[in-house]
Amino acid sequence: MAKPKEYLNYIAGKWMPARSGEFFESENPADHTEVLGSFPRSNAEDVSEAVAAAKDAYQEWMRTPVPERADYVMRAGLILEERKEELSELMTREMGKTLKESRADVQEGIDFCFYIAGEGRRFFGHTMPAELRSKFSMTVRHPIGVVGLITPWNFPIAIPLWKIGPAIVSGCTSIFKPAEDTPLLATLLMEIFESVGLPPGVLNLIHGYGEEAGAPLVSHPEVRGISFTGSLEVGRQTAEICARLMKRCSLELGSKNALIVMPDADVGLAVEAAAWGAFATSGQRCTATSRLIVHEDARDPFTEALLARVSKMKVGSGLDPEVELAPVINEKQKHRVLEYIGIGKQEGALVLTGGEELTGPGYENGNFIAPTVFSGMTSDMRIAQEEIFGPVTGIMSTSSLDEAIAIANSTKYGLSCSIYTRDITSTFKAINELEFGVVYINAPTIGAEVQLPFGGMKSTGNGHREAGPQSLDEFTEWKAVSVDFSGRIQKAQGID
Ligand code: UN1
Repeated sequence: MAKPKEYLNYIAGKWMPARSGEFFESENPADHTEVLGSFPRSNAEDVSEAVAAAKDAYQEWMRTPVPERADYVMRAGLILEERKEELSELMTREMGKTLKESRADVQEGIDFCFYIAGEGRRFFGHTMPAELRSKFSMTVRHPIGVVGLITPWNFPIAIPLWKIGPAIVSGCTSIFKPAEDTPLLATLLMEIFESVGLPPGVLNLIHGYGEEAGAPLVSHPEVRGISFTGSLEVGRQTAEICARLMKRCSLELGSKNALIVMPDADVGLAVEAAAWGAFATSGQRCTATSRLIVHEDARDPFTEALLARVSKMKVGSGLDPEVELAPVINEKQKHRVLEYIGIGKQEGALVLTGGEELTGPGYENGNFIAPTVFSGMTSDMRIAQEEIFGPVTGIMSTSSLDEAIAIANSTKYGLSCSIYTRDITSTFKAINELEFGVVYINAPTIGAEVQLPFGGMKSTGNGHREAGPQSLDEFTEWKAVSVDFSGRIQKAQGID
């Protein structure tokens, strides 16, 4: 077999190997015989070099006018648009999801580039009255400095851009450490920013594993902020280190998203939403519908229609246009998902469909799991509490809206939820009482739009939001400015 192409890190505007000289490979989850490339296995030394480059670039960058900084992001969006098809195909080969969903990932990246580039011409502060005469008060945003951006593999273009875009617009300089499962897409994204002439050091790319490259980035004293999307476990470690070093830390972690189906719902729509929300990206979205909380009066028709819908799902390579359920990311994740299916069975939930790995013809070289639906899932079960991140969902029964909301709120997470109902009272009660950062009425739990803030309550995060105008808060400090033009010393709070 031909040796896979070697890719490099990008530091201070130059492509370079890791100091260790070592590489790791990126494989196609639908076909392990396809290796997409070799990537530098970086460690603390490479991280230090990248941080130094970002620090060097910072002073000049933070003085660059905001609209000028934002223009780079807009131009990157235009190139993404031109290269959408090529990037989408490579994304499906590197990460597995269906081509349709890869296109949506790139599209979300494009949309966000345009959106946040527009924010570069707003970047609003506020003016407010002063309590003293001849004094003017206002707030302005100030970049937090050098930041580390640590991204997951499930949205290899959109999620990095949720961080890179506002970091650039805000005037931060960054070190981007993408997930080791999708280094090719990260490299292509870096190339796009290079091609639009982003000044050296403003965005640096370091490939590698979490423990070897991510951890030194988080603990580097010159890094003023970390934006991390990933598991609760790693998020907690990241927050602990950042707390000790007094640095900004913004986390987007796991969830256990719920879809509530009331008896007055359009059951056909609710079933479509459940199938899409649970099995798109093979359930590997933090917004995936992993709990279906169905009123007992709707349960039988809902269950029957869902099983009929799932039985039609073709499982296979995401490049096959007929396929609805693509592979899971890697062997380790496949075993983890299968282990959870075993746990669910032991806990007494019933597998209505799926529940196993697919190994027959066409499945030999990939990580394929059948779409799995449990029934009889209850809140005390681990499968109802822990994020599985695979094509597994479970039906939970309820007899009232109050109980449905209580069940939905009964996990430590709170990212996305949905309710299917045609009743206005139920709708607003749900909006009011659901403890989730993203709430849908008669829409699936997945598919967030970029102009809305994205993030979760409780252990899903630590209060920050990505996307939307709120994304600038992740990368800026508020500065309160007072200008006294009285020509006197004036003392506030009534002192003479
Ligand atoms: C994620 O899985 O981390 O809402 C983000 C959605 C996407 C983003 C998911 N737009 O499904």
